[in-house]
Amino acid sequence: MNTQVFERALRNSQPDAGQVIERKTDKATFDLKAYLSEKRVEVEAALDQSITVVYPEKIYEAMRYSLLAGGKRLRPILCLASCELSGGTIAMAMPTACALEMIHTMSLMHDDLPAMDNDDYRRGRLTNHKVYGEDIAILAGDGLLAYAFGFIVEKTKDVQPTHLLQVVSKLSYAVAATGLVGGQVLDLESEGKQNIDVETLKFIHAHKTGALLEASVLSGAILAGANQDLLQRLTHYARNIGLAFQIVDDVLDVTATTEELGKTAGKDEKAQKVTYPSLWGIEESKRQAQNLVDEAKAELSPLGEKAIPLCAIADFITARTN
Ligand code: GRG
Repeated sequence: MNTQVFERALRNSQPDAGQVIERKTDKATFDLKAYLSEKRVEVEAALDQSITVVYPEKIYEAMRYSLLAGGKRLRPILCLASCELSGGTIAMAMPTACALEMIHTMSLMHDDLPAMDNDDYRRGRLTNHKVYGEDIAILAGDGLLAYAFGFIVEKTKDVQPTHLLQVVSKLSYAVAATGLVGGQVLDLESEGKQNIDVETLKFIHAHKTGALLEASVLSGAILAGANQDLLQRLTHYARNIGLAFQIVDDVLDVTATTEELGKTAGKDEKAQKVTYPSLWGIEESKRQAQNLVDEAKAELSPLGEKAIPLCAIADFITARTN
């Protein structure tokens, strides 16, 4: 595909601000809405089959309650798209894609607990602890986290064992104090402090939000046996979209409604959190997010047609409304 056609396909894949609109497809266009909904259907089906309810039923029901509560399924879709870009198949990546969603979901469940962010709503329904109680919500989160790793190892087929080990290792460090957990600790410690600078904020979000997004992109590529050059490009792409994702999240917390978000809006201000909009203002935050998305896409443009889905997903990150 020549550069002009690639640019045109990318332009056509860009959703208008605030919504993802349907586009007619021909050979040179890419229908992001159709792509996301097709992948979501595949992910939902795989997630539904990933955990069945057995004795003791309550814990499995609690795990399924949050895992199957919807959500954008961005992390699994990034993993699948990155695996395909790197020459692999959906089947190779689906167990890891499901595991990423299990881990993401458990992090939301724990984040919603009264000891952490304390929210009653998530993905448009009552949070896990509001339905099952704090004790079961903690255990259901633990159950999802531990199960995710076994699920990858047991269910992944046609992947070199060394690649599988790399994925398990990457994912584990993305969750540990080197990733999500570390970012969350610093986030909790920063609440109510007004002297948090941009560098600290970046550290928090690179760990709390960025690490799992990066692991999502890279794990798909590793499963497919991507070379170092491609892994490096994808790392830059992932870091840029990870930060952009969090900046947009902060903006939406101010600009979107509780109904749109499916969780309580305006929480950052209430918790006296320093955020990108509080440091830069809303317009500058949006501009910075767009710059990061543009950089992410530029990193992948030498890959041509294959990179169209990941570039379109980058655009979706700034255009999303929840
Ligand atoms: C991982 C062991 C372990 C513990 C959890 C609570 C915690 C430690 C970390 C918090 C992580 C967290 C909640 C980060 C925020 C990430 C974020 C912006 C989530 C929203 O993601 P979306 O918009 O949500 O993709 P949906 O619902 O669409 O999936």
